[in-house]
Amino acid sequence: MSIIVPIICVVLLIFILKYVFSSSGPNPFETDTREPLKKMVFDKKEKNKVLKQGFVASRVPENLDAIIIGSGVGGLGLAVLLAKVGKKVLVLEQHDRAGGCCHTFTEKGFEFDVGIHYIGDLLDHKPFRCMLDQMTNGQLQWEPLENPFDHVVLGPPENRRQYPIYSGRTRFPEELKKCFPGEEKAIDEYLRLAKKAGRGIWFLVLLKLCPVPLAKFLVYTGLAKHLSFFFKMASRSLTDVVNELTENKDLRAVFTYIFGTYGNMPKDASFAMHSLLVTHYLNGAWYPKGGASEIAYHMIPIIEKAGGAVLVRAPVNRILLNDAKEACGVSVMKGQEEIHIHAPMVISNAGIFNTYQKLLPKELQAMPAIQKQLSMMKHGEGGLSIFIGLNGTKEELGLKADNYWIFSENNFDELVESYLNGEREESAKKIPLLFVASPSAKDSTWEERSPGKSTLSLVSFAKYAWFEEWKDDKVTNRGPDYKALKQAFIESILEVVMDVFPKITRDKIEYIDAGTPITNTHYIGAPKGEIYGADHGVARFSPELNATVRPQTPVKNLYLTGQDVLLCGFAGALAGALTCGSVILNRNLHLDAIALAKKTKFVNGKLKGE
Ligand SMILES: Cc1cc2nc3c(=O)[nH]c(=O)nc-3n(C[C@H](O)[C@H](O)[C@H](O)COP(=O)(O)OP(=O)(O)OC[C@H]3O[C@@H](n4cnc5c(N)ncnc54)[C@H](O)[C@@H]3O)c2cc1C
Ligand SMILES: *[C@@H]1O[C@H](CO)[C@@H](O)[C@H](O)[C@H]1NC(C)=O
Ligand SMILES: CC(=O)N[C@H]1CO[C@H](CO)[C@@H](O)[C@@H]1O
Repeated sequence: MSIIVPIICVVLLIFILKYVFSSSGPNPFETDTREPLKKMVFDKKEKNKVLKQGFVASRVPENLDAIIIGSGVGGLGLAVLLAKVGKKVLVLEQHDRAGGCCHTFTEKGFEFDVGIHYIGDLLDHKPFRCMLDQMTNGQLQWEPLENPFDHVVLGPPENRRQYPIYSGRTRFPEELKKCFPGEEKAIDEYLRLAKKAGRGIWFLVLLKLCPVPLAKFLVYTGLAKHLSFFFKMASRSLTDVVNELTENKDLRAVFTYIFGTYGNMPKDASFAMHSLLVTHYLNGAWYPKGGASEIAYHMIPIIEKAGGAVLVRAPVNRILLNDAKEACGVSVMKGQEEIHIHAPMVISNAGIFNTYQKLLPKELQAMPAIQKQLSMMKHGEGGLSIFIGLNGTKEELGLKADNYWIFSENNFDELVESYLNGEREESAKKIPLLFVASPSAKDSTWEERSPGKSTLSLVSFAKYAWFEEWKDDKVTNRGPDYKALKQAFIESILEVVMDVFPKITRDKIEYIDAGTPITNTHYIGAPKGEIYGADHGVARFSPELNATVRPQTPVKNLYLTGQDVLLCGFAGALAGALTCGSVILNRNLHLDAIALAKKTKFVNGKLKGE
């Protein structure tokens, strides 16, 4: 045994390296495609010409190489990668504008983002930043948040404790130690574990990219867990790990607060997933300059330049199959009429549940391979969003480019559990966790776009079942009971906000509304109002699932991209697109992006005369 294990490891390593470095397809990251910065466009009408191109059959390009269902960053990102190697791609979006979770909407003159508050890992020259620069031809700019970028607020109104969270590999632990004297060891150990597990993410990507037999071998021999600290920690819950580190309840809470960015309460959360988020923000946090709509706005022209198109108001109602039961196109509902579009490849960004359960015919849904994947995934928690438009500048309202995570107590597991399992009318009265941020304060172009105004964006969780009874009503008219329930949530949330931000008073509020899980179903196609797609609990990170759910589906020529393939979040969905692109183009695009990052750093270095 003792001699066999190392031998197997070496043989495997050779296989893995061979696979990872074998690249046969064209490389979208071959050359640096950044262009000099153009003047930003603020005019809504101009932007809508790009973001809101309605579906009509005459706008569908001929001889398509691929069709992508859904225009989230997982769909648009993949379309850009394919367009960069000359492929003609059609992206179809059910909503009336492109972007998915990155879309924005305007009410009473206030522009709101839907699903982008802060993104990490965007330091200049880092591979992720380089990749995004390339995917937007250098036109998308990023604004750093304040440091501290997060504030954790714990406890009831009469006893609120605030803990600032700083970015920086040394600053993060240093500042925490100032708040928790005597806990130095726990803080260092927490960070050590998080960094070590976070680094192991490459193994997760590998499991999804390497040939299935090799993946299965790694999983069933237990080598996946053996070789990767990520998988070793993946089966441990966040609560388990953190409770071993310290007895201090507030510190435990501060170690775990960021579970809100993937949506599992600490006892169900995988420490590996948590580590990814902790390390994601360790080098800082950023917000897209000009708001979230800039993301799609700068990606779409690249897709169009290669002959592709991004069309909205294009709900795909089914995937078309040929006689051999291979995907060969999609059907789009235009009023009562089905319009068929054909392409050799169909890629779905609509999430695993929509794709398998709504877009495939019953007989294919019943395939054991598909049933197996569905049985491994769960719907994630529903999201509740509150959008507030305020009269006043950020200075007048005391708003900054940072985020607040507000909890009514420090025992998150019990808090969240009793909230989500409670009666909806009761839960509406005491929302135990709340994310609060001011998107307008994060954006240096805001003052020019909307002088004298500000926005607040609040997020919490909510059960889909609480709102399900209204799901079939018209989105703009769901009746007085629905309105009253929303109002109950709004009122109790406002109480917390006005307490933590004393400069925000009722007379400043010009617009306020709430989006519930069924709102998410309507606008972002989330089947159960999920905020982050499929569930990210411990089960999501079993090596087996990670080897099974991959860009290729059991249906030939049908692929998955976006947050359900790899991980949620903007970076996770984009990494999903990169993983899917790797399969389609038959080369490891993660490595290509890293290689280009190194090259452009060199070029920039030379330009700066370093
Ligand atoms: C309130 C909220 C706050 C968030 N905050 C952050 C944050 O601060 N930082 C961060 O990194 N991440 C955040 N996220 C998560 C992040 O936005 C998502 O994980 C990511 O953008 C998902 O991208 P995606 O492409 O996989 O899916 P989506 O963006 O959901 O795109 C899927 C698209 O498919 C479309 N679609 C579905 N079915 C069909 C069909 N049949 N036909 C045509 N189109 C269809 C949908 O309309 C949608 O546009 C947040 C999410 C939410 C909801
Ligand atoms: C906004 O506030 C200013 C005073 O600060 C006031 O003059 C103005 O009428 C307010 N606008 C609205 C729409 O309430
Ligand atoms: C070998 C392995 O990791 N098996 C796991 C596969 O995933 C399921 C849950 O989805 C776990 O229960 C198994 O332990």
